[in-house]
Amino acid sequence: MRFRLKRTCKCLGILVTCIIVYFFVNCGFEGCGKQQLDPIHVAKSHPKLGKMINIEDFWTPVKTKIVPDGAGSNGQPVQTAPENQQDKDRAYAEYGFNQYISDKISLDRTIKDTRHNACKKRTYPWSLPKASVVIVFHNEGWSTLLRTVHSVINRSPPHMLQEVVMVDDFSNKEFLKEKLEDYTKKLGNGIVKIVRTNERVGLIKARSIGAINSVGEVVLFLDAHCEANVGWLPPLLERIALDRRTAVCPTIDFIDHNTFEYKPMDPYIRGTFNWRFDYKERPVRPEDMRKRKDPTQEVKSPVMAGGLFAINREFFHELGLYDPGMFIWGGEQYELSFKLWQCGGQLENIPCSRVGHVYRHHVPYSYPKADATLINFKRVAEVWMDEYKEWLYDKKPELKNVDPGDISDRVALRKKLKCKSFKWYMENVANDTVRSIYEPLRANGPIRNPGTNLCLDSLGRKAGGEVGLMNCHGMMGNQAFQYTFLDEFRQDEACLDVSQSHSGAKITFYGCHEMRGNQEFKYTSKKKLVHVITNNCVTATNRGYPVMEPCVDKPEQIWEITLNDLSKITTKKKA
Ligand SMILES: [Mn+2]
Repeated sequence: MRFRLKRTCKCLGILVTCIIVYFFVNCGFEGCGKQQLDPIHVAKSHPKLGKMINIEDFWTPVKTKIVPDGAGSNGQPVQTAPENQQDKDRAYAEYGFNQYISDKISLDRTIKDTRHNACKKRTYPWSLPKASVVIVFHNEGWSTLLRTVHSVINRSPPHMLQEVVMVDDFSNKEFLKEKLEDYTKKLGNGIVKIVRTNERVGLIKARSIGAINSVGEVVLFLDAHCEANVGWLPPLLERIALDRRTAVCPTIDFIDHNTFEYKPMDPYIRGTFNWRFDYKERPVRPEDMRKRKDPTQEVKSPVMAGGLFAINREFFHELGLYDPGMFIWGGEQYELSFKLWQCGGQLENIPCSRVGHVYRHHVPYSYPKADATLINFKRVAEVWMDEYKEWLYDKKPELKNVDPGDISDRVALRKKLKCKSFKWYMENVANDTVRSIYEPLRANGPIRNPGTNLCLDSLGRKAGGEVGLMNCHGMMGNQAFQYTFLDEFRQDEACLDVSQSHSGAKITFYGCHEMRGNQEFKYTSKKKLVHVITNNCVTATNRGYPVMEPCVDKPEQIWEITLNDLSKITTKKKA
């Protein structure tokens, strides 16, 4: 009897283990709730696109390679030894990231498969349009540039890869000349093509040159310091095959500029902007998350992040490529994103397509034209934004006097394509993503304690720093705070933030999250600044910084702020 009980227990144990193993294999840490794949996503055939196979069954060259073990394999971080500090410093100065470490890592290294488990179970059409992958570079380091090319060739089904078009924007590094040509000839059965400009044209023009020199049905742009991840290509091409007016962005994973560690990023985000044209990302709204059919489904996005996207080549030409009147870099993602949406296309982020990108520490070279970005912004505003351009000029007054140059052909293009208004874009595409600064400011100026003549002062500190208290100088600058419609006080992207409720708590700067919470302040009729969730008041001290204390009647809690007359501005909102 006892023996039998023991056996039953043993069997039960095995069964439970099996269930647990099954759960983790199939559901991973995201849980099983969201695993329901749309039946079309696991079908063996698509009504429009024909035969479908599982994403893991597409043949890619990397499958025949022995997985290289070594520095940085599986996307692990590689540390710089103390004795190599000088090499590292030199690399940063030359390339803006730790090229010294990159050189130690295999061009064929393995990286973490960062996709949601559901992505690995999906089927994709066998036959998809071929892509020309365009990579623009200027004095890029050898290993980062070539690791981009290797990863594309290694992880793409060959029958979907038309070519890799490398556009050299007038580099002067010797190894990027003959050596690069000889090397790339041997890659991927000669599908790498190098196009060189005769003068420095900048990223925007160089990308258009790449598209002009491509022959694939799709052009797919990558930065020159990327790593394409497993199964990255079919999910992008499928969306374009279904609708040639859809442009798609892969989910951009994060490669650390110091250690080259590969880290996953949230795939359920939408790109957007504020009225200073800073690019912003916002999560998919919870109510939209709940409506989603399955975790592999695309996310509609108002604005692309920048350099990584795919588009039907002919459609890109119809849209006039990038505005040829734009210079160098900056604003091009707005031009293309607005144009896409307003002129009958759409833009999507694709959760199942992952590409790592090295975010530079700094840009290591200078551009010959310092005001390029301002000119580009002005062109976008004048061509595409209608009356909403005033919002941009309000928040970025330096744009007002910029000469955009001749925009007549762009205006004609917009007319020819019968593009929709920016109002339509704001209401139907960007709607909830452009928030506080869309509204007029409650105030923009100093926050002054009249008893002491001390003003809140950022002391030039950004997010993470403490807020100071200095003699009022009346020069705006570090003492100018924008009091927004969301009741936050900001300087650019940093907001006053109180995270502790005890008396004497300090005020810090924190990246504005526009969710109120720790960043919400009410300015009362008694001139007090009340932090809403702690109900404490901003209080002046003689210690060089303000503190939060329970609100009482005392001069240290009186603040003078010049509020805007909003009755005048709110009418403008209806424009
Ligand atoms: Mn980049």
